[in-house]
This record gives sequence, C-alpha cells and structure tokens, in this order.
Amino acid sequence: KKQKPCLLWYTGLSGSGKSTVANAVDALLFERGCHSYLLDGDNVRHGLNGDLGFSDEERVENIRRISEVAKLFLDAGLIVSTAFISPFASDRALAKEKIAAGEFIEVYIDTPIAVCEQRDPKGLYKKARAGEIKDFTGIDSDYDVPETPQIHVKTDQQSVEQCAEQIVNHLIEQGFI
Ligand code: GGZ
Repeated sequence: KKQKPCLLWYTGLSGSGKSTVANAVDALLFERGCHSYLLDGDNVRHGLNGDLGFSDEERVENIRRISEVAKLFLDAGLIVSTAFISPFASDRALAKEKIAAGEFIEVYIDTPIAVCEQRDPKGLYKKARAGEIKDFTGIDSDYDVPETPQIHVKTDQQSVEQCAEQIVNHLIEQGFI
C-alpha cells in the first residue's frame, strides 16, 4: 500500500476538536491500510512531558519535544499527527523547519472560542473565567491564529466525519496516500 511519511500538525484552542478530528482521520487511515501514529495530550503530556505546565516557557518546551518525537516517527516512515494547542506561531515555524521540506502539514482546527467555551467538555473554560486556572489559552494566554495553514477546518460548520474526510482528501491530492 502506497504511503509517504508526513506530519499533520493540528493547532487550535482547547475544546476546538483537535484530538477528536485527529482520531477520526487516524481511523480512516487505518481503514486504508496506512500506518499512522497520533501524539496528543493523553500520550505525551502525561508521560514524556509530565514535568511541564502551561507557562509560555513550558509550552515552548512542550512543542519542542513533541516536534522532535514526531521527527523520529517520520523517520520510521509513519503518517504522524500531533494534536496540541501549539499556540505560538514561532514554535510551529520551528517544528516545520525541523521536518523535511514538504512533509509538514499545518491543520488549523478553527473553532470560535465561544463555541469551545460552550462545549467546555472538561469545565476548564469555566474555571479559567473564574480565575481558578491561570494562563488559559484564549482567556489570559495568547493564541496566534495560523496565517497560511495547508488545511483549514471549521468544526462548527461540518461534522467530525466531514472534517476528517477533508484532511484525508488533502493527503490523497498531495500524493501522501
Ligand atoms: C490551555 C490547558 C491549560 C491552560 C490545562 N491552557 O481541552 P484539553 O484540556 O484537553 O486540552 C488542553 C490541554 C492543552 O495542552 P497542550 O499540550 O495542547 O497545550 S500547548 O500546546 O499550549 O502546550 C486543556 C488542558 O491541556 N489545559 N491547563 N492553562 N489548556
């Protein structure tokens, strides 16, 4: 089965749907017989990056380590996805520079903060608004909107399945799968 390694770098606010969409994409890739791996908060922030919090400096280090690990998985020939807020454009640019030309695909999960806050699956926005959590992205910590993402996904205008298909179609069009 044809497969060229690439990195789907998801970025978006907390609650935007990064992990949900990335999981749906991975399921579609699996169905097609592709070998993929998804790095997200569940398998990275609790383990490798368990020592890191949410200050600007710690987010920079979080993204640096994630980009290095993603590079290792790319070397192994996989289709890699990373689903982290990755709020700073400078860090996303550093990650892109580390990856072979053309293999880095920025996927902007564009969900208005009002919608994320409405969803609030973990009650974090409520806590952030109440001042119980500091440095919360979109409230009192910055999010740099991607200016030229390869893929721009609007989760409030289409279903998870449609979002996943949009991304898989891009991979097909670009000849990665
Ligand atoms: C943002 C936070 C914070 C703060 C805890 N700001 O919706 P979630 O819960 O599952 O996703 C968020 C996750 C963000 O971790 P990342 O590694 O993706 O962030 S970054 O790329 O900026 O390093 C949220 C939870 O952790 N969370 N505190 N203060 N999100």
